Order: sequence, then C-alpha cells, then structure tokens
Amino acid sequence: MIDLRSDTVTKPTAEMRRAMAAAEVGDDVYGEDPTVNLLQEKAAEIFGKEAALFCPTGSMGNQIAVKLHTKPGDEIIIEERGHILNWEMGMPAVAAGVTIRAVRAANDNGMLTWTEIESALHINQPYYACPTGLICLENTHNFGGGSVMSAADSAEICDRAHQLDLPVHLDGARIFNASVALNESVAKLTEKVDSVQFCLSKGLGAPVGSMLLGKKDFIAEARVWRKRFGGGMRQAGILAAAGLIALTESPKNLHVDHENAKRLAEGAANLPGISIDAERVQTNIVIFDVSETGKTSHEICTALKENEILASPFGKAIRMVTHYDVSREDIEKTLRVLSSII
Ligand code: TLP
Repeated sequence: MIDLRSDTVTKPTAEMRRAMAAAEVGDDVYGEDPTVNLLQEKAAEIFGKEAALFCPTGSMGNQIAVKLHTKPGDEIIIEERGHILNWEMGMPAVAAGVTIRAVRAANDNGMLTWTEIESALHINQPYYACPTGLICLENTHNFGGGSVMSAADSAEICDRAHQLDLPVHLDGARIFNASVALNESVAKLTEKVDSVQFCLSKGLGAPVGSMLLGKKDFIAEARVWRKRFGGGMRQAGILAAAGLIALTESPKNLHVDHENAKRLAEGAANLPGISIDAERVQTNIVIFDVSETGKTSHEICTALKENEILASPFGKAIRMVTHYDVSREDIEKTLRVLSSII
C-alpha cells in the first residue's frame, strides 16, 4: 500500500526501535524518567523556550494550552479551517468552556493577517460579547494545504496581540516542515508566541508524542492539566527515546517529502478535471479539488484503494500527504493511477 492519507501513518525507524528498547526509564508522573526529561530539555533548547512538556498527542498539547490561556466564557480566535476547531472533538468547549470565533482567511492558504484578526476581536465589550481570550495560529496550516507563515508575519501578530494583553498559541504540529520550507529555525518561527505545540509523530516519524513549550510557570501548570486529562504516562521514556531521534535526526530529511509533494502537485495539476495551484505547495501536504472530473472525491479514493493507494477525501477535495515511507516511485505510480481513473 502507498499510504498518502497522512504523515501520522509513519512507522518508527530501526534506529528509533533500537533506542526504545534500550531507553532508560522512570516514573514520569514523579518527574523521574530521565529520557523524558532529556527530550523536554532538548526541545526547550532547540526552540529557545524556558520549558517543555511531553504530551501523548498534539490535540492534548493544544487543548492544555487553550485551557491555560483562557477562562470559561472567553472566545478564542482561529482560522476557519484550523485543526483546534475542526478536528479536536469540541474540546475548547468541553474542557475550557470557551466559544470559538472562526475567521476565514481571505488568502486560500489559511493564514490570517492581523487585520483579519483585529476585526474579530472583542475587547472592552464586557456586557454583551464574549471577551477574546486567545489567538490560535497554525504553522504549517494543514487544511490550508501545508502552507507556511513567516517569522515576520507571526511576530507581527504576536506583537499586536501582546499590546492588547492577548496571548498567542501556535499549533505547530508541523513546524519543522515550515522551518525547512522557509529555511528558518523553529526558534525564530516561534519566537514571540506564548506557547507552541509540535508533533513528533507526524513527518518526524516517532510512534507517539508531542511537545508543548512555553514559560516555566505555564509548563508547570500544564503538567497538572496533562495529568487531569489522563496524560500522566509513567515509563514514557520508551516513547521519548524515539522522540529524541525524531527531534534531532528527522528534520534533515523533510526536504525530500517536500520535493515529492511538489512533484505530486505538478503532476496532478496536469490531469483533466483536477484543480490545484502547484506553485503554492510548499511542504508535504497536497490538496486538490476534483469536482470537475465528474467523479466524487470518495469515488476516486475508492478507485485509488483498489490500486493499493490510500488518500483522504474531504468534500470536493482529496488530500495526499508525503512522508518518509513514500518514495518518488510511489509518487509516479500514484500519478499514473490517478490519470487512469479520472
Ligand atoms: N492531524 C491529523 C488529523 O487529525 C486531521 C492529520 O492527519 O493531519 N494539529 C494539526 C495541525 C494536525 O494536523 C494534527 C493531526 C493535530 C494538531 C493533532 O495531533 P494528534 O493526532 O497527535 O492529536
């Protein structure tokens, strides 16, 4: 099977499996797992943040941040296609008691500008509107087609938000992809955000895990909420050992996934009925509209599956995500099959 449904499907490398088998462990709820502690220190150092917390999932990292930055009754601002809004099971409402002000970015890539954010703020309207408590950004933006936000754009939004005493959380599930695409360090890309979550278990290839980073006090409180959410993981060093390799080794290879995604997008753009601007594909996510093919995205994905290719239908579009278990040959085969079935 060529599995292009997501980069979450990556399996741990042989090196990760060896490190997992040999990992030194302890009870992480007591803060005594040396491998988890090392991963947290290393992540904080790479991002230039005061502290980091190992979480089981990206969703948990994001939701701990939403909970800590807000109080019930607040509103959070997020782009309409954002993961925190669409794919985290309503947790902002369930756990933090906040409502969401979804803002559609005018740019198809899903990246909000300060002007767009500003027009959605509720500040000093205490008797008739939910006060804005938090701004959430996403880099890369998954359903914006893996698009990237520059350090300057992120800094501008953070500076303007901070002038209004508003915190900014970054869902940086794929921030290393943004870093490679922009040739900019993850520290610079996340410099001004109050908290950032990134995933070890997507393109970086670890089997499980995400990191939440921020100030020391914030992370101390996040540790309490991780436990409340059921994320106290005991001998988690087994997982952190793979995470350390994902963090330090995997970013070097992400450019290959980006090249493969570009080739896929360019090939798909030439097929009749498929609509995608290949120029805009900057990282490992390729989303194309199939409505002009005369077939639905589900029909096309079913036909792909019969040819041992997995992809995800989303409305009128299909998403394909490249990762290290997908080769250039796999991309060429996918294009051949796609062209034969549409
Ligand atoms: N994304 C998954 C699905 O949930 C859609 C995928 O296949 O892309 N933030 C972003 C931007 C994400 O893309 C994801 C996962 C998460 C957070 C959540 O991470 P996990 O799955 O670890 O909770």
